[in-house]
Amino acid sequence: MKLFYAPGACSLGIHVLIEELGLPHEGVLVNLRDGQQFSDDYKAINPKAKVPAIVLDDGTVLTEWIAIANYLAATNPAAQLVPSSPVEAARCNELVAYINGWMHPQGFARIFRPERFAPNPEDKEAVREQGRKIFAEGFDLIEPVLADGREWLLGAFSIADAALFYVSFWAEGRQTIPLPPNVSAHYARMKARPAVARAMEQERLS
Ligand SMILES: N[C@@H](CCC(=O)N[C@@H](CS)C(=O)NCC(=O)O)C(=O)O
Repeated sequence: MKLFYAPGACSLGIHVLIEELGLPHEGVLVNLRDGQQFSDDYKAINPKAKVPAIVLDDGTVLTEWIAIANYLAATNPAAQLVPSSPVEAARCNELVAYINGWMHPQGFARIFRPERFAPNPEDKEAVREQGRKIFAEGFDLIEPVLADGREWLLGAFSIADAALFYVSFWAEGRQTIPLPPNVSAHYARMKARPAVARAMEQERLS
């Protein structure tokens, strides 16, 4: 399998899942700062010009964080990366969708790429502030899910933890906003997992 990633991007969460599963893979770095995602070569793989993308050994290309994470869980059922009960599986994807479909594109993207939301350069700081608010509200909403010393979002480690990890990395690792205590403890717990340490080392992150 090939994983197309950018260091510290949302692809880090997929990298963590691949490491958790111990799947042989080749990481292919897409330099987002240089705009490599818009190159013809990369758009031939993912016309949406985003990471992550994975290419399976038979050439099948999969894109979109939620789709890739669910594919990895479904093809490695013993690891139970998505709970087997339908309600718990829905709860898992409820969290993933909120993190990947709201906090990331509406919150963090405003902080990181304000120009995409504000054609007028004078509005950039207001957009960033809006993003910080959306991002912080998201973490506050997740905070009680980890109450009473709950280690992982669904009780056992799941794809939702990998999703929370990549946005926590953006918040605490890149110091965009402080994390509430339970989420911060979850971030520390994630960093202590050997698979996470391996993914971070491969992406040269600390
Ligand atoms: N909906 C996509 C979004 C992926 C996404 O936004 N990836 C970012 C990195 S975190 C990216 O590739 N950005 C490049 C760009 O927007 O130019 C997914 O969940 O996989």
